[in-house]
Amino acid sequence: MKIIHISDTHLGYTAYNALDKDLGIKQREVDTHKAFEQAIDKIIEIDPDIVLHCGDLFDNVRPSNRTLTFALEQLLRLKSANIPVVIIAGNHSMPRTRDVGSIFRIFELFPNLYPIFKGKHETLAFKNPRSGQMDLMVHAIPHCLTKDDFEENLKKLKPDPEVKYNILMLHSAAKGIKEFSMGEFNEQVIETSYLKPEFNYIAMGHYHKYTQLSENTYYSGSTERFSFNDIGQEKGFLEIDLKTNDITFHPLKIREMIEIPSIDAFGKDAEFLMEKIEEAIGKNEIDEKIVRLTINGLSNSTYNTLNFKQIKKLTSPALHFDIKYIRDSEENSVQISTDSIGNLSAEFEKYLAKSVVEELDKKTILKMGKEYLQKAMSKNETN
Ligand SMILES: [Mn+2]
Repeated sequence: MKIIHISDTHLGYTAYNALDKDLGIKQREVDTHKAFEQAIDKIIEIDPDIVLHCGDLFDNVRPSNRTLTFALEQLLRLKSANIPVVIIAGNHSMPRTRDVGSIFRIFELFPNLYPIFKGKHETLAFKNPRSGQMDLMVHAIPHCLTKDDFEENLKKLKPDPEVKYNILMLHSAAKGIKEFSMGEFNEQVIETSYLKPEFNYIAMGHYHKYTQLSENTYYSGSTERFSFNDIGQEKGFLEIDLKTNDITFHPLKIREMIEIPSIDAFGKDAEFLMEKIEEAIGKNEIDEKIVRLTINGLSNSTYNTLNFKQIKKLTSPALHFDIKYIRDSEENSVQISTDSIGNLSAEFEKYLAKSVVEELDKKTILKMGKEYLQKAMSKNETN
């Protein structure tokens, strides 16, 4: 039997200001949808016995009409090809309160779509089209309401020895391996001892980099790059042949994301820096790409005399160009983005300097405030 393991498609993701000229909507939303459509095209070509989607189908709890229609359109293409799809809810799909209800309920209305979203472990048996036997048992745990719930559900996992292939689906970070966390406040974490060898395959979602976690456990990774952490990573999905244990990663063709080598600004003036910036951009092909450049050790006076109009012109061929300006005193490092709200951090620093604060340490407030602002400003980077 052949299965497809896909995850973290984040349909409806938006970021940056660039618009798709024809559709008039955010280009990154279009990109994210195109990546999913490309994956569905390839999956139909591969013609697997089942598709397992390991969570974060949508970027948020309430997908827009456009996103929902698109998702159904694509999933129904799999239905037309007679390929069943199991989808578990990830942390991006879980309403924080029960009254919101889950959009996953809509998938129950379609045969061949099997949504798992009720916060508890479920099992589904599937027929092997060749043998006609119930050869495949899918054990799935969606995102749970609490960590204890998740733990309880993990304890209930029991591979069925009577069934030829037992597969486990999870949406979770992995404990003890810091790298496998997305650093999200509501993420669930699994002890690696639950990754039992009795399962023929364990399909994981949540961590966005394609990774083998143990002998039988894989993260397929996301289908697009949703943050600068993803620079240099290929994105795609996995094909697993349960008979031969062959695992194939199918990469997708997506928009390029690059990092330009950083520029050192210690003790340099604006004129020198402008030359360096122009040179750095000239050396790299940035057309239609997502680009980041860091400038280190910038003094206030140099920052204030930079020719921002010229920088804007130089960076405009990119779809999105992020310049990270890092001030020269490490303690007071301020990160300012070129976006219009980018100066919030500096504004906050000025405001705090003028304010009278009793019984609290200004330095701590400044540090915390900057962190919050940074978080809010990078909110368009999805996990
Ligand atoms: Mn995700």
